[in-house]
Amino acid sequence: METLPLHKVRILHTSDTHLGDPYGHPISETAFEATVRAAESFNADYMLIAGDVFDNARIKDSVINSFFNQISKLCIPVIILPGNHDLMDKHSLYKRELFSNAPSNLYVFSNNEGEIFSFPEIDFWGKAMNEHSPEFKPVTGMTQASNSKWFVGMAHGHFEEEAVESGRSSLIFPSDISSLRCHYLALGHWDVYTDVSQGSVPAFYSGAPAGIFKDKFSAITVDMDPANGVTHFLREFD
Ligand SMILES: [Mn+2]
Repeated sequence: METLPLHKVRILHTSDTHLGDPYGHPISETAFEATVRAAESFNADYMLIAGDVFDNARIKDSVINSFFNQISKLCIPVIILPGNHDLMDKHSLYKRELFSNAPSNLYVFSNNEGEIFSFPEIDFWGKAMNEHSPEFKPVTGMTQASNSKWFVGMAHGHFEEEAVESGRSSLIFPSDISSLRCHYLALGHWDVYTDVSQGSVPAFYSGAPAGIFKDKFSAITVDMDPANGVTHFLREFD
């Protein structure tokens, strides 16, 4: 990408919040509330949750309602990508009637082949997972950026250093990433912050909000700047 878009944009990137699992993820609600506050205090223009937003398809409606409450506290778009814990399949939790009353700033990727959410200065691409299997390729089919806008990909899957068929599900290989034409790839599936950038493509797992800092929560902020290009920071917060 030769010329950078004209507008400055800041994104807050998180993933693997696992809401609705009081036993496995006992502080998930607290961590998510802190992350919503962080999106505001870091002045993010967009918030991304790269999969496993909810822990399983059997969560109570009340979990979704309190998620909606949090989202409606923000006046920025919140873009979420279904992962292997919250699949976009026939029985998806995202197909509950409840979602017809979702906050107007919530965007959920629902297409299993990939789709774009388009905003004035930036486009987001994501492919909603329908089956966590070796056949599911999280970034394959990503479209191209338009020259005048930032372009961010979102994907939920397992990064595999060696491009060999290991039989694992939802794999992302280094060559899958390096061949992308996006300014940033927001990844989810790993609980720990990890840099898997390839070639000229910045690609990061944000890790879960309650991931690495023992007494603190964390998320990534990504600055997309016409002068300085793309810079990311791992942020910690209470
Ligand atoms: Mn996952």
